[in-house]
This record gives sequence, C-alpha cells and structure tokens, in this order.
Amino acid sequence: MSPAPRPRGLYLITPDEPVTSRLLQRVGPLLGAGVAWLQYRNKAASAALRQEQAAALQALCARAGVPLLVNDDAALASEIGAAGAHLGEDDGALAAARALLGPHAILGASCYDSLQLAREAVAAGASYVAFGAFFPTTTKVVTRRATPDLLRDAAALGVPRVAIGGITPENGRALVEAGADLLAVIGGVFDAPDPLAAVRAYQRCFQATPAA
Ligand code: TZP
Ligand code: MG
Repeated sequence: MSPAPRPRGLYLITPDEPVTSRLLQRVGPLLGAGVAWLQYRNKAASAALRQEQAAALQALCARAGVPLLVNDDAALASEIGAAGAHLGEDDGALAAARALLGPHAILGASCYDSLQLAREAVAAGASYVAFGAFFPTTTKVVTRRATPDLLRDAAALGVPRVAIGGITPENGRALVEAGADLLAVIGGVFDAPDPLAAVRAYQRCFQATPAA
C-alpha cells in the first residue's frame, strides 16, 4: 500500500457557533473550495452540543471527502468515527489517544513555541505537530509566540507541521515558505466578509511565488 500523501493546504477550524444548523450552513459550502482538513472546535458548547455538532460535521465531511478532526477530545473523535483528534497540553496523554484511535488515525499535538514539546509529541504518537500563535489573534488568549525558525527546525521531525494564530492570506505565505504544511485558521475565514473567497485566498499561499 502506498503511503498517504502529505497533507498540504488550509486546515479550517470551526468557530464557536451555538446553532448546529447554522454551523453546517457556514462550513458546508467551504469544504469543496479548498479545505484540506476540518477541525471541530467549540469552546462554548456543552458536552451534548459538542456530540451533536461533531456527529453532524462528520456526516458533512464524509460526503465532501474532507478529514474531520475533533479538538480537545479523543473519545469524542472515536465515538463519531472522525479521522482524528487534536490535543493540547491539558487534553490528556497523546499515547492514550493513539491507543484509543488506532494506528491510522490523524493525531495532532499543540506544541506552542517548543521544539522539545514537538519531539515528545511525536515520540508519544502524534502524527503532526502544531505551533503558534504566530501572529496576534483575538480568537484565543495566547501567551506563547512561535517563529518561522521553529517551523524550519521542526522539519527534522519528519511529520507535517501546522501553523496557527492570526494567520491571514497575506502573512501565511511566509509560513509556508518556512515549512508549514497546513495553515490552521478560524477568524481569517469565518470573520471574512466572503468566507469562500477567503478559503481561495489561503490556497494561493501554497502556490509557487510568481516570478518578479
Ligand atoms: N491556538 C493558538 S492561536 C489559536 C488557537 C486555537 C486561535 C486561532 O484562531 P485565528 O482566528 O485563526 O487566529
Ligand atoms: Mg485543547
């Protein structure tokens, strides 16, 4: 069996949307427009709403052929048959999540500003590492800032590198040039006046820089 292709492109993350039908309306039209992966994230939802929304998004993503990852919660990812989970330092052990999800699941780890955390995450079973925040963001209170050099240094880990935090179509290209395989974005798409156009604009970060 040939290995899965290395992911590349926009890693879209959902906003805190309390109404499930509206969440689907906001996300659905974007999936076919250039979303490599979707992450379900809702920091304001109850457990029951998270279950409902994750399951609804899993059905949407399955139809669109887009892998869905669940933020914070490997058990929920497993329960709804998602492609994987994304865990931060407070979300339980990566090794336990790997054991629960199985060897083929996508398992991501927030590594903030730390190459050492990224090394440990890969050793514990993470299949990609995420760094950030790269730029100021209003979506989350962040205390740790990542730099493009971290993306360059993390190449040695041999797993996809995700960049997050305040990424726009304008500042994203430099991160791709520093080695980001995926740009993880919330506000730059969902707060944009035209989210579909924003998705397409992020895709251009991954196209070769035109000759001057
Ligand atoms: N982790 C670090 S920054 C951030 C998260 C979840 C927020 C990303 O959102 P935005 O709106 O793309 O800056
Ligand atoms: Mg988390």
